[in-house]
Amino acid sequence: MQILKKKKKLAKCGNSLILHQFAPTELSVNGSPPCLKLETFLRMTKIPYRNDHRLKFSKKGKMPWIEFNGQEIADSNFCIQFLKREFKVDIDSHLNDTEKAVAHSVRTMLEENTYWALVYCRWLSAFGAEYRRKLFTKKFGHLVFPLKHLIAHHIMKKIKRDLWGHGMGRHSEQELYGIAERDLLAVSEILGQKKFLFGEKPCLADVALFAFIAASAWDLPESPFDELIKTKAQNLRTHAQRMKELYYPDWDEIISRNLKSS
Ligand SMILES: N[C@@H](CCC(=O)N[C@@H](CS)C(=O)NCC(=O)O)C(=O)O
Repeated sequence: MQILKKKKKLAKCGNSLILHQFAPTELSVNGSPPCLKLETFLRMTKIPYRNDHRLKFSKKGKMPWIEFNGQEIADSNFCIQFLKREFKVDIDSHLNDTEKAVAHSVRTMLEENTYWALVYCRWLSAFGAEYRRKLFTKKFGHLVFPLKHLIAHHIMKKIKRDLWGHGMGRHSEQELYGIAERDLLAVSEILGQKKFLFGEKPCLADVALFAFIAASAWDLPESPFDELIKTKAQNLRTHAQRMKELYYPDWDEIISRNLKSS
């Protein structure tokens, strides 16, 4: 009934909700935590949407963003705030005020702190070299000789500058991964043996956690993130698996469909 209402609302607006985000990778529905978080939120709330993978960045220069009824909303968290208002959905309604505060802190830590260790691992570390080689070949391999190298160089230079500006880029690799490990162990401690961070029902912080694990450990096998969820933080792996089973019964299908089409 609720889904029907949401569909009717979209039809009435004569518009559909478009989610601009990166395409799936070979191992994850998305390699970007904010993109995967926003798509998972849409699936959880059953808001109908359509993906646009054409690498069109938001006015703020980032992914993901949405287009709805002529409006463009950038930043996954602003998108979620907008959708909550527009579709009257709230996946945090079962939390008390203290839980809401902890959930907010967990999500913000993962997105604004731990995230940068993932950026380093994927884009700048020696470990990520093979990942980058494959990605750049796939995306820019068809371009003429100097151009493909120039683009790759430009992307890495920008990421290095971003990391430096944030401050995380000023740490050694060991320090960076140590920071990420402490963050993830803190979340693992909060999760404990529960199904979700605050009990039986997932909230937005669970979505952010799932998105982070899928975009780091699953997308970068044998990375420090993957090692951590296989050893000291195994409950994070079980949690991500649970989220995947709940909201992505088509996980493998999405990945293989994308592989065939690219
Ligand atoms: N706070 C933003 C973060 C978005 C973000 O950092 N997106 C990255 C991909 S994971 C991006 O688009 N980076 C491109 C760039 O910085 O040029 C959100 O939650 O949407």
